Amino acid sequence: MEADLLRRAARLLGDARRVVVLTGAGVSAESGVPTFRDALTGLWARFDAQRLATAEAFHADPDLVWGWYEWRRARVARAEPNPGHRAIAAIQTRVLDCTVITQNVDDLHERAGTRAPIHLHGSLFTPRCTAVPAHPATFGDTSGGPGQPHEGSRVPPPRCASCTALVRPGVVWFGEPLPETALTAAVEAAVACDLLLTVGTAGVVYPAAEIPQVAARSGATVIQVNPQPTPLDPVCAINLRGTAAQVLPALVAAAWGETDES
Ligand code: BV8
Repeated sequence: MEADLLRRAARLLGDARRVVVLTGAGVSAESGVPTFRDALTGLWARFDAQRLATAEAFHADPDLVWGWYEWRRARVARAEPNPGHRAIAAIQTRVLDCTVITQNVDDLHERAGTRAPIHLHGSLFTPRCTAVPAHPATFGDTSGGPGQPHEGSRVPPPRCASCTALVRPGVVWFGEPLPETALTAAVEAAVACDLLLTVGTAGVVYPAAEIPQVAARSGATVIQVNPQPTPLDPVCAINLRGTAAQVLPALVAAAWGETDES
């Protein structure tokens, strides 16, 4: 990645008063959490994530889908935030008005110290029952913990303690609306910001992929960090071709001097 591009991006970031950081699965890749693009492995190798991450798949085979999410939750529990997550938390300490918006369902931003990230697609850690309105639910004793076999297994979802309906993952599936409060807060932050940094997203899932475009249309500078080109390239003033754990600490150091990045 060109040093001059990094310097230009760092100056823009250092001068920005209102910053939004939008992240996708790529920011967790260097923590060992597979992205949606990465082929599924083990029990799910023959499935397409986009077909498995649906209410239809869950109702057709609750044990298969709940087992997948419990396997992913166990992987996240074993993972650590990477220098990319920590650099994003560092940006939030240096820019008074900084909103982090994530498409990810892991808790690595929180564990890196990011305050109140907006989860557009929910979280692996907030199961709820399938009744409407949903009751909050617990994981019960399903084997989402370290005991699960490495390649994962089918796991029967728990039943809601309040109404005995099936418990489901607290994520937004394809075909489901995003949480209104999260989406509204994300769009408002994108409209108001001077600079939006989009990191590790393929920019193909809507309406999340609209957020950088809303920022650009509202006059913000958009900077992208991704080792690959994405459909977001054209709205970005600068495209930093590199990984989150490599580029973000360098970007923060160039903008504000050495970080406390260990
Ligand atoms: C909705 C939670 C309406 C679950 C997720 C046509 C047909 C059918 C549907 C649609 C259609 N067109 C549009 C739609 C809508 C659909 C959609 O966008 N489909 C796409 C595929 C075309 N969207 C929806 O269904 C949304 N809901 O529209 O509802 C509605 C309204 C009212 C009433 C009813 C309905 C819901 C979308 C949310 C789905 N849930 N996640 C779970 O996690 O299991 S999406 C899931 O996939 C992730 O959250 C994420 O958002 C997405 C994957 O995208 P990325 O995060 O970008 O990750 P990806 O793996 O794709 O890419 C990784 C990137 O990182 C790559 O670019 C790679 O180069 C880069 N990278 C890799 N390593 C690194 C790196 N970058 C930096 N550093 C590295 N080390």
